[in-house]
Amino acid sequence: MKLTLRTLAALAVLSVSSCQAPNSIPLDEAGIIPIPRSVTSKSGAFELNSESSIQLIGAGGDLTRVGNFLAEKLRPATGYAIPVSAEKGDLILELTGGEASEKYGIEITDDGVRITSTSAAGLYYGTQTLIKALPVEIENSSVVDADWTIGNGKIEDEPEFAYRGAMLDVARHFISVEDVKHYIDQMGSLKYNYLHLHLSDDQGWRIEIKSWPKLTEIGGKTEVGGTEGGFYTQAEYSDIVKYAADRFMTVVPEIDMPGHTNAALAAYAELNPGVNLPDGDFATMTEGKIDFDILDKNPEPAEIYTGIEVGFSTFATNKEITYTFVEDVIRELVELTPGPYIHIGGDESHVTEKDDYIYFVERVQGIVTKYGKTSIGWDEIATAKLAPGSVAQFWALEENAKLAKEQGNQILMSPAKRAYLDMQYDSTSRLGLHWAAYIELDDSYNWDPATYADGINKTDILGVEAPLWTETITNRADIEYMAFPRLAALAEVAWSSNERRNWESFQKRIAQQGKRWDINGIGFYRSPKVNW
Ligand code: TNX
Repeated sequence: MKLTLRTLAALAVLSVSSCQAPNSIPLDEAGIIPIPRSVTSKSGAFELNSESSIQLIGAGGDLTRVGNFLAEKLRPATGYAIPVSAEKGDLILELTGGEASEKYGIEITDDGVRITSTSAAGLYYGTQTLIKALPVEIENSSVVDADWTIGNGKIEDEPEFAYRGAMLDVARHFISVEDVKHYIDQMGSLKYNYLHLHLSDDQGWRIEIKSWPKLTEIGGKTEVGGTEGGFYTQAEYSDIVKYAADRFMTVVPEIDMPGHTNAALAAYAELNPGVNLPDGDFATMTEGKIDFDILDKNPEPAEIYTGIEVGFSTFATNKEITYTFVEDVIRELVELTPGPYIHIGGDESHVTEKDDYIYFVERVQGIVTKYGKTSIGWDEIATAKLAPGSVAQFWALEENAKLAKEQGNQILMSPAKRAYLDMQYDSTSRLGLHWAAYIELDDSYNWDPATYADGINKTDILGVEAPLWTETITNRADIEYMAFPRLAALAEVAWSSNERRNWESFQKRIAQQGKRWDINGIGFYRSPKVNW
């Protein structure tokens, strides 16, 4: 045999792997995203086998759900039965005592894997980590031949930020329940815990409100480009909320107001300020303002809008009917919302007078509080007096983030230049906008929420959210192309500490993740910054 470099290399691999389980990847080289707080490798490996089983220690339906989740993830590709019970097993999920937190630990030895946490959510994050520590073939939906090994070692992990979110704009283009669930699955695998749904905008109203049925009848009919729109019935919406909750994820519903309200204004004439806003030259409307003295008692409904301009619509902030409407909507939404937050929008209300805007935002926050929830709004809401606990979502203006901080309120970080998933990667991207920036994968990764905005520090920040606006995005393939791989980069920004993050390490791990997406049929953007 001629000894080429290649055969030498192969022999070297053989000799290394013969002293531990075949082909096991050292734990600290596994492609885990987001990167855990600490990973220590030890020699040897655990091998999943046909006798493997999941042992639950502790009580509760949530624990059983996590056990079943892990089993269902492991069964298809391995073909193993992986029973789940309280009986002795080699994959242990253990709920430990103490104050519930998202922190978890994993210990991997020759004999088994033990995941521990004080909460079922923590155990769920532990299982997500474990899945990423297994060979990528585990993603297959039918049996494949692979060495199901995990290098021995220890992982200690907990998130940097309490709120790790992603937003879907289901208003510009409607997104089906099925596609939302698919997105939730991907978010869950990256340890996101909040899904923000942008449920209304100029182009569409997407949530059934029983007391105002024309919102969806008329306001839900179309979408950007004039194609057929859609909406979630309350039952469908609750199904999404439950699906998310089963993955330890909270849904934040947004009704954007007082601007971005054309769909509602088309459905109900009485919500209009009484001037018919022109369907065309919005630039003049943006700079001009509505003269409320010419308020018409019986305004016409707005025309359905299917373009992509922003900033031309407003509720009549000085009519009582508007607040009756807002209260009805919030009351119905609150009934569908187990989570703490209602998002009230508040961005780009360019045709609402400043004083009227402030009056509106303060009053609407009061309605949210009355129903026991906390408001989130785009950063402009900080120009009003914020209710205690209200959160300002920073997307554009640092001044607004500072105003929120000065009022003692927290900030959710979604800087458009880094966190917007609808921004093009570069000038050749087939989809997306670029008003804020071109955002390549490294741009979405290389920033620190705690130093990004002047004067805004870690303690001022509730978390990080990655919004996907859908003016140019019409289907699942489009969503995937824009969201992946950047959703993974932002997951790491939100979960992992800045000290722990490193672009070169991420480059290697995201290439592994790409293989998983390939197996799952997810058409991600093959950024030239990565050797896929
Ligand atoms: C700005 S971000 C908007 C959205 C658009 C987005 C497009 C924000 C609070 N408002 O209405 O969809 O830009 O990138």
